Amino acid sequence: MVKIIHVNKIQLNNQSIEQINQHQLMNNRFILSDNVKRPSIIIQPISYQWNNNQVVPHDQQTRISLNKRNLFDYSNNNLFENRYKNKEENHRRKSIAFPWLKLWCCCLICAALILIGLIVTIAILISLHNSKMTTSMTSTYTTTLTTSTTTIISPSNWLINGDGESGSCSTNNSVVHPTGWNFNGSITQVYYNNSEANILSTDPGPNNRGRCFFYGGPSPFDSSMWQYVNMSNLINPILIDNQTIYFNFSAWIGGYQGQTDNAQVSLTFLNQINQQVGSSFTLGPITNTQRSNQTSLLFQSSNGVVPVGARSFLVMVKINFFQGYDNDGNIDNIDLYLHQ
Ligand SMILES: [Ca+2]
Ligand SMILES: [Ca+2]
Repeated sequence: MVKIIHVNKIQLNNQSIEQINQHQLMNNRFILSDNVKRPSIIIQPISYQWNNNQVVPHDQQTRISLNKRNLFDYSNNNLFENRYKNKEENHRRKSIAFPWLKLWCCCLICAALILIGLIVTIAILISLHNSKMTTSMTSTYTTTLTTSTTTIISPSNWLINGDGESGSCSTNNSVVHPTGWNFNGSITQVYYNNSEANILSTDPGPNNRGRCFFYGGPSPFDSSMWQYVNMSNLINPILIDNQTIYFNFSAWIGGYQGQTDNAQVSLTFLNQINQQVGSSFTLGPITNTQRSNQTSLLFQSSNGVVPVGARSFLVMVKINFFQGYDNDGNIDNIDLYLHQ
């Protein structure tokens, strides 16, 4: 630690103090006249410090700026004490200020961390919310899809008397035209086990065949039946035009033993002015080869979307004569259902 003993030389602007008349150095006391303002002086004191328990001289030059507080007395330790005190004061102020500075820094850091935490939390919440929305949307969409594949649009069968169970059925070789159908020729609704129609209730065919079926009739000519069905009364056309309505078209089709008489049924969608829209879907004809020359009915089906613009449909049954005296093409359980 430096101990200032006294000042033995003072320079003002690198000039000896003796050369400056405005100043006086008396008994190690430096007096600065009033017309010298804030000069920069060099004070070269003789100082001592303890070194190995001995006091040794130590030269020290210090450049200071004079001010009102240390202006008049540099002969003793006042200047340095003042400066030391000033340093101590500055250090004390810094020491006082530093905790506040640290506190403020800590506060700022904490505030920043809290802000970052809030941002991260909000981001996570938004992400979870969006995830829930996505899940909800996916769930809704899945539910909609599930519903769409299982919602059958009433009626369950859009065809009237597609199964030949409505109205009368022929019990002999008479012609009984199918109930609910337009027809051409001798197409007949007939009982199973009728000796004229030659299909038994035990022949291969649908389990739910009922009592009757359709055949070409007791004459050697082609015959047919058909019906138009208006969909727009029961289905919003917008659903059709958005292609959200699907159809499932099926029938059991066959013939008699090895005869080539056959049957087929087609589905054609029509627009508002009864013009065809899209393709027709035809089931059959079923040949004797497909039946292995066995009297039987085989299941046929077709699925698809109801085409844009469709407002009604035409189902046409054609039974084609080729052999013998009767038209032995057969068909039963003609079914068309629509679903979303
Ligand atoms: Ca039937
Ligand atoms: Ca025949």
